[in-house]
Amino acid sequence: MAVAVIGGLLGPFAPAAVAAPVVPGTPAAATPDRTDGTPLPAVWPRPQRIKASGQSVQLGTEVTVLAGADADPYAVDALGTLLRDAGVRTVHDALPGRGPVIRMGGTGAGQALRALRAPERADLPSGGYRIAVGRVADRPTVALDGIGEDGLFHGVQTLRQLVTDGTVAGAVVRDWPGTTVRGMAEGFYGQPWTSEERLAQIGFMGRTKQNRYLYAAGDDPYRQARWREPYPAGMRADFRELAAKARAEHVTLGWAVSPGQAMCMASDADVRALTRKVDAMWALGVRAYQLQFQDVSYSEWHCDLDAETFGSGPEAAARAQARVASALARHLADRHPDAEPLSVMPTEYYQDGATDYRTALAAALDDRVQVAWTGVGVVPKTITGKELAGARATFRRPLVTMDNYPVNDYAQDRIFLGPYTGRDPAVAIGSAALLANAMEQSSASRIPLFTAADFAWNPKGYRSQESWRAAIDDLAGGDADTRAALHALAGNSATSVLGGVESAYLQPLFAGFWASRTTGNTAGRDNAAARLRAAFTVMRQAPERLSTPADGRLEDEVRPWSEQLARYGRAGELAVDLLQAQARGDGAAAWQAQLALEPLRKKIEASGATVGKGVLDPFLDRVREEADSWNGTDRDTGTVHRDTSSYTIRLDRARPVEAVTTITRPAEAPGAVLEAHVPGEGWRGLGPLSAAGWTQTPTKGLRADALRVTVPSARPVLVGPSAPGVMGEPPLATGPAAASTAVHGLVPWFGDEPAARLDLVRGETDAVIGGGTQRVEARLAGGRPSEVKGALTAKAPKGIEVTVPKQTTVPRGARTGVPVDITVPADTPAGEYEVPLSFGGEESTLTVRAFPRTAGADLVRTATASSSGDETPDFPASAASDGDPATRWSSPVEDSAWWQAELPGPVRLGQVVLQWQDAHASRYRVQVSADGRTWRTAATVREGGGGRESVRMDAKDTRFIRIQADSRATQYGYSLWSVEAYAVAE
Ligand SMILES: [Ca+2]
Repeated sequence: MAVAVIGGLLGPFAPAAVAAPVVPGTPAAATPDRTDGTPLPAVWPRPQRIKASGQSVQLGTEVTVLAGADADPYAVDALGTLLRDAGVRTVHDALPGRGPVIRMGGTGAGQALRALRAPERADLPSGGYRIAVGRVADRPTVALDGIGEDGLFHGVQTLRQLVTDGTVAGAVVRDWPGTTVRGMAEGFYGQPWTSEERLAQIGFMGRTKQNRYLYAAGDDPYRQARWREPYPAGMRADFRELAAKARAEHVTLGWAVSPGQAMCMASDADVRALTRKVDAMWALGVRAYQLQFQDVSYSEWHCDLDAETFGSGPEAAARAQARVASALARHLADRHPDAEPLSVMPTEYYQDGATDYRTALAAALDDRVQVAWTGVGVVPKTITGKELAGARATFRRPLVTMDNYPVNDYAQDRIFLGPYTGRDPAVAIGSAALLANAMEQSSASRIPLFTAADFAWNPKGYRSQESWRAAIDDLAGGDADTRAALHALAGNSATSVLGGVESAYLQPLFAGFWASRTTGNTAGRDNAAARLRAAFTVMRQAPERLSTPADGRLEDEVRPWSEQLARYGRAGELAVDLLQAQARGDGAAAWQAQLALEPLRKKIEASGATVGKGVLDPFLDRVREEADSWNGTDRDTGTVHRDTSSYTIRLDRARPVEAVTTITRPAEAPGAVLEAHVPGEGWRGLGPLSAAGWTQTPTKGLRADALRVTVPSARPVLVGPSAPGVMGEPPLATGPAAASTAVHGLVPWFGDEPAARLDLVRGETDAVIGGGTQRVEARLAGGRPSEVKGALTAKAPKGIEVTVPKQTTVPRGARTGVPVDITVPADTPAGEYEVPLSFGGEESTLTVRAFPRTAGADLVRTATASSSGDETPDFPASAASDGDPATRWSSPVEDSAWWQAELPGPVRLGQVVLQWQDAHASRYRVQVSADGRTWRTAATVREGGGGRESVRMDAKDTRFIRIQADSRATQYGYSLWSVEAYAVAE
């Protein structure tokens, strides 16, 4: 009996990058095709067929591995690593052996698979494999077989993920690659990856079943201007090592050369120089080649012979490129018949349709050459199967899709960590190869690249969000804190040209936080604040918690972004603390948080790294607005005057002042004093100011026409921009300016103004007579240094019913929305009704327009549509009346464009419903006519918001309806998905 101790015969203990531990805890996704309730561990890339079946197998410390005679040695090595990581210490390689039996390939595996009722091998393509787990002849057995050179290796990658705590889950798997060639390109401009980074990346590729690595470093001269020269010895050694690693991971090493800037294309000597370089790269282990012409100019040759031979222009360039490519293809076929097909990256690699250049290239290119493209567009948001088919028809060759995601060399403030999206499965299945272009940040690239590999393996089963979470967990490893930090970094770097939602996981926390602040439920508010604050804490701690992934390389790569994330995290914690302190009435603590927040926001602004784009800054801006509102510093209370020793607010008249809020920067205002100017008396001291900088001074009974803070020991300080919330002239450019910067706010709270300001979000509303309830929101903004309680009252005129809440509490500084419900009973005559609303003496009027009820079918569907003009024949007037939500009318860029429907007969028109595209009207009229010549305005919309808009009217004798636009809301024309019209119910 032969016994091998793990670590000996079965190869060395692999580095972590090759065999990442199975992440404990909740799997990132449920695996499909389960037939019972037994949970299977998640497997990535998602297998085509996997289901729970048979009994799971506990590996223990001894197993018997029976490998077929021709079993791939790299797969056997990978199995050895897997077993060692699972706790196996002794491996027997012949029967009877001990422990469970693992059969790898050969007839033994085939019989065991059959016994375990695995699906038939049938037409599994190369790279496919089968696994079955259970008991055979009363012995725990795991059976694997694979198709082609790498099938067994892929099977071991799946088996690794089926092992949890030393137990192989009972499962049967039948799996195969959906894309024959799949992988990545190192093609970015910038610092090429180090040898160490490339080796680690190849290990990652093996684990994720990718099989092509194309070296195309944007800043490598030896594949561009100096392509003739051999690589220096050190780089040659690196290529050799890389090729060996690639073989072990079943990855084909490719090399791209871009000779166009320094080549005489007609010269046989130059073609020989190119084939010599290709031979040299072959000797280093390169097995796939790409010839790149994307940077070639059509008006410039690099030798006279080219001009004589090819002429000039796009077709000449195509013929020249085809000559070189075809010569190289012939050379490869003769000298290296095992080489993968040559691909050419043409000069026109991203355009749509046929062009002179593309047609000429397709005609002249050797049939063996594949053509590379990037989709339609250099970084396309989507790539469709139709676009692929179009490009394939144009080039008449198999296409290598070189997808420019997640590469970020064109947006260096960003790292793109969102999942791969927007590519039709047909693009993967129909491409000769699908390669994703990586970022300079190699380890960080693995998040999007993991998802791209998942998509390429199983395009139809791909679910981007599940894949994305798994990708993050895979890179993070097993530590929960590291995982949380990496989820935060990726979650705030999730958008790109491909789309995505930035900070998606934070947005519900923001929404919950804001909503909790208006409910009056203190426990709910504190709970929402604590949850949001915890998310910010994870962000703050990100830099120190990312030290382990990718052997420490990730930490260095993403430092600018993780540090920016940490600044936002700290700022977010302070922002929550600030508003929470205000909510419990602790202005001093809130001001401390606000003081700490300001310099942090300056640092955030100064950073060149962008995270949480469009989400985190708006959150912090809103916090500042709410804080200013609570402090009252957003209120216009008087005219500000500053000089070196005092900060004064002059009121427009002598007014009763109930309290004064004073906010100073404590370090700059030692000994500051608050005073009020009382008519007939002069300046009167109002008491000391708090050393913490935030003071609220009760002044009941005070009548003043000015207030001031004086800083007696004014000392020179640096002049900065005026403090937020303080209106007035900018600070002095020279000299001491203590009071200018020392005072952040001086806010009198008046006794002679309403307790709360009242306004309506919309001052008018349409309501249907005898219809349902219409809700309008009234807004209250507190005008007191404490919460304001009161009742909103409505004086409903006869015929209109209005319901408002009995009691409303407006917290200090907060805006509160109060619902106002309007109902118009069936017997109310049509017309305009005024509803005066009041709260604490503040009044506002709501106009209710009562319209008759409508009924019946949409009249526009039987109408004839026309317009003042269509943008193109693709967007005709009839597209707004066709009932198809996917078609639209679009006008030229013209303010006064119109759309019109001619009805079969006259109606009493009651309602028009418009569905605008983004290009909508901000102002328009609904006009009606009996004859199409004389028009009258039935309704005017002055603040059109786009989207779906319902407009009511009562227009008798209407045969023609015209949407007469007056003002465009965007730089484009007008565009309507649909128009509907309904008649008044008679
Ligand atoms: Ca339509």
